[in-house]
Amino acid sequence: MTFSVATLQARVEAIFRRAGLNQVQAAALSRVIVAGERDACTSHGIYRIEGVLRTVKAGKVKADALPVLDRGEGAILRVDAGGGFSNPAFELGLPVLAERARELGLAALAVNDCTHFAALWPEVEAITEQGLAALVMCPSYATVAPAGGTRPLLGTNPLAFGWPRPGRDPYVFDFATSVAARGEIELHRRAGKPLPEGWAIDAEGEPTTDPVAALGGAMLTFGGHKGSAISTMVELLAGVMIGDLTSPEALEALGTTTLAPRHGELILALSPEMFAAGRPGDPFARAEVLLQAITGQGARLPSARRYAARAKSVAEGIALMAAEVELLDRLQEQ
Ligand code: NDP
Ligand code: PYC
Repeated sequence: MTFSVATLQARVEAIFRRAGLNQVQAAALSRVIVAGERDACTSHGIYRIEGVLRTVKAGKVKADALPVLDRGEGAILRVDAGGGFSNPAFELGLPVLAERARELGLAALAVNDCTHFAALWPEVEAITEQGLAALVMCPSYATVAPAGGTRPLLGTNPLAFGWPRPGRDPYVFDFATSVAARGEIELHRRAGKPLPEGWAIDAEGEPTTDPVAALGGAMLTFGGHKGSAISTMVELLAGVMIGDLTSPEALEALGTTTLAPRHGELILALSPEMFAAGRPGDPFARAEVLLQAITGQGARLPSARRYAARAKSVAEGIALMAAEVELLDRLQEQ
């Protein structure tokens, strides 16, 4: 079955409203989940609805939270998500973040006390739509072994970057600093498919391709020690520095990996024009030379697959499998 973006968003929002989320939370969540499904990012699409509902039911997230903005002064502003989800907190902070980055050259938004389950690229894209570059990161909960270690400690700690391209889709990458997002492991488990080698170790620290053993053991960082160091940076900047939980602390507070974790998020917005002022060349034109040299070699840019999926979904509707439609029907009736 296919659904228009608006229809699917209305259905998902209705499920969340029925589960007790207020309008602010339900609307922001349905936007990000349907965007994931629209762009064929299934590990953070409608598959996440049940996780959200479980987290609400367990009382681990405030379904009626209203985020509060502290505009601060200078380059740093803050949104207290009040124990609600990260997405409405980001939406609240975005206009001031963009205004401040245009004024000062760069600005940072710290989101505190939020439950986080989402992909980061929707936030990165929202910043590039303002003509700004973006860097976004957050911890998760301890499910990944540091390189050379054997036990879960780091989170899957996503890192996303965006560069605005006038008249084109922005350059955006967004990935977990583990080899794959945990959502991918869960999707393999549900499909009864083995994992590729090199994704995980079991509880004894031995390499495994069994998703169940991987979920009970530890995931591995991408690029060995390099991914491990970047993941540690995310813990330091988006956990320790903003006065929020690191991944081991988030797991300790939640007590399980079956619910969405609560911690903080760091969002940086940068003005290419202000950084390049007084230097030779237009930064956007120079970026095009670089990006087109990449595609000129036959390589693809990150997000190219996603933009193609989006164009197809917008033109033809978002295609869902029968089991996914049944899930929506069931959740809407609950
Ligand atoms: P992937 O490995 O699927 O993709 C990562 C990025 O690499 C995407 O931007 C993708 O673009 C790009 N890419 C993939 N293949 C190529 C290629 N051949 N050439 C160029 N670029 C390529 O991502 P992950 O599984 O690591 O993460 C998936 C999502 O999970 C992310 O959105 C992340 O934010 C989210 N996540 C969220 C967490 C949280 O705590 N909230 C924790 C961990 C992950 P494209 O999409 O076009 O393929
Ligand atoms: O896919 O790794 C993941 C993840 C963790 C929290 C949200 N997504």
